[in-house]
Amino acid sequence: MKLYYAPETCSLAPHIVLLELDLPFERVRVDNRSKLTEHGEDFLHINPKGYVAALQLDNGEVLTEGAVILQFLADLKPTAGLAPANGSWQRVRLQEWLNFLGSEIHGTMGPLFNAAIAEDVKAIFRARLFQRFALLENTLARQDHLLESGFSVADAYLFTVMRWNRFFAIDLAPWPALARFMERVGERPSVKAALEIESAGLTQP
Ligand SMILES: N[C@@H](CCC(=O)N[C@@H](CS)C(=O)NCC(=O)O)C(=O)O
Repeated sequence: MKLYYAPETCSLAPHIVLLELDLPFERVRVDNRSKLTEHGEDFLHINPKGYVAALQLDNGEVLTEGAVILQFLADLKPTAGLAPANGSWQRVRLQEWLNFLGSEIHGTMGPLFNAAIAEDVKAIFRARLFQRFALLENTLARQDHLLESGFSVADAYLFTVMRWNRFFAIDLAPWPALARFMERVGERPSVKAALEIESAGLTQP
């Protein structure tokens, strides 16, 4: 398998999960501006959507959309428990979180990255985001992870998107359970390794 990634983007979540699962894979760094891979390939030929993450399977198929990639990976090693079994009610709850993170958190943060969007418009998105943080805070004040059963692929995704707060000068002090979640997940060896590798621009550990 090949993970097409760009440092500090949403591809960090499948990167963490691949390391959690201890699966063999190759990393291919993508320059999101030039749309070239580190090997000089046109990334648009690999993923015409032009964004990371993309996962190329050994049969050549390319899978995109983070929430789907995460579940696909978790299902490769069900014993690791990173996703409840397909068909179970808990799996539906996991999908509910993944969709919430994709649309309400990741999707709402998107405009904050956009230099063409005026600050007063960004303030609307920030307010919306803070309402969503309150929902996350309620859950994480009760339990350590989004699913009661423990660390799952949804936590890898939440950790990934919440790291972007520092780009927007958002301090998590009003959401202490969320802040503790970030510390807790940040201590996982898989998370530390993924961040270290991405920041060093390495292609292999
Ligand atoms: N719907 C996609 C969105 C992926 C996405 O937003 N990727 C960003 C990085 S976090 C990206 O590569 N953007 C570059 C671009 O759109 O040109 C998913 O959920 O995986």
